[in-house]
Amino acid sequence: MDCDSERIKRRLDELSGFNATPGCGITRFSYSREDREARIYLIEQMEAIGLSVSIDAVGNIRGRMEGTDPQAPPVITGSHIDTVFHGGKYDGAVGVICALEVLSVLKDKSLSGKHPVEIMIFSEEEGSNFDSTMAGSKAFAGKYTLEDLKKIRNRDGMAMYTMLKDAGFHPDNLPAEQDGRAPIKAFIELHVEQGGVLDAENRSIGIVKGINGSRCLEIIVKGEANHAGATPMYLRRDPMVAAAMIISEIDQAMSKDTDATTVATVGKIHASPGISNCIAEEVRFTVDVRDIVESGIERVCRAIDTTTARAEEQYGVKVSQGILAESDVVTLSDTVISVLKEKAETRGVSYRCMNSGAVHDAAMLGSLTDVGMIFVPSIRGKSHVPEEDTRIEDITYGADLLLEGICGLAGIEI
Ligand code: HGY
Ligand code: MN
Ligand code: MN
Repeated sequence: MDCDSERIKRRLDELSGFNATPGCGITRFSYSREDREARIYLIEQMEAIGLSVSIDAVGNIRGRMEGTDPQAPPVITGSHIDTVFHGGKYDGAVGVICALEVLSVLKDKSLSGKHPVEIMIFSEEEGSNFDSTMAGSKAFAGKYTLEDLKKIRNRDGMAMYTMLKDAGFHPDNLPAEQDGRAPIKAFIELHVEQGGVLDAENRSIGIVKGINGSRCLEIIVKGEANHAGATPMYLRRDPMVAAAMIISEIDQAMSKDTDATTVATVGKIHASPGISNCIAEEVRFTVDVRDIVESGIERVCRAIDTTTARAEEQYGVKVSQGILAESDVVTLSDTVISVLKEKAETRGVSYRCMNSGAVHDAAMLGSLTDVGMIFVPSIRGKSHVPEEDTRIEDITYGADLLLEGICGLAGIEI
């Protein structure tokens, strides 16, 4: 192995120390105190290996190692450091720490090639602040405008734009940055699988072919608040019961076949006024729909429209919906996939090609350049939970393959 397991483990442990909920998984929302401290730590690590560091309008961090041709487009690798609430130690962090490891090995061995190599750390990938996944890479890739940053808001009504300015970033620079964005040779992201396929097959590496498309809806059901005891059932317009019907019918519309690729999740629900002796006035909930084919997502969204119309009829409520975030299905680059397959076979690493149920910043870069992803196993297929875990040996196999893939694309002889 070229990469240093001990150094990877140490940096992963150090990064996981920037955490708002120690003892209960990792919570590190973008633009929080923990995020700020993690950024300082990672920028120090980048500068210690001689990278020139820059930070863009939404806080995406770039660390650059020059190649022999400074005009050549860079090969970039990276991921995110923000987490969900009570998340795991590896989601995003593995891609960032292994990117740092790869550039540390290149520095240690004084290796370089034609193309510069860069690390990118994207902000707000999880959408924990604004229910909008990949907001940082969407801004970088030009899928979010400055106006979008003023529209997406957190649960307290604060716009991403305001949160960025409060955190000391310069969102007004976004349009100029997007206009001036330079070409990229390729982007490779190393990430934990977050599903259980590799672990079940006892494989160390996944080479990703495609990334699920996604659409996160907010469904708002408005009824009539009233007294829980004095209001007879036949007079009620109860949004909670209507929401329960909609949620149950969404589940009934989903295939439970073991090879089904369409998934739908109601992960967040809120009733107001939210007191036990008052019939709710309004219920809001999210539906996160994903599939590796767009038609699967469309089918579920049509089923949602049908059931919400029925709920209005049956319960006398008013249902509206909005899209909180969406991303297209992304097919990854055959060029990058074949480089990764060739390097994995040369190294005799057991791998399989597969799709990604989770979305990733790599999906947003797919419109700018050739993109590839390397998966390492998630033990028992658990992720977005404190018990998220991956063996350091597998992470190091992933880092070695990432090193080989980057060298292959950047023209570095290793
Ligand atoms: O939602 C996702 O798939 C990613 O973890 N943000
Ligand atoms: Mn992730
Ligand atoms: Mn995640």
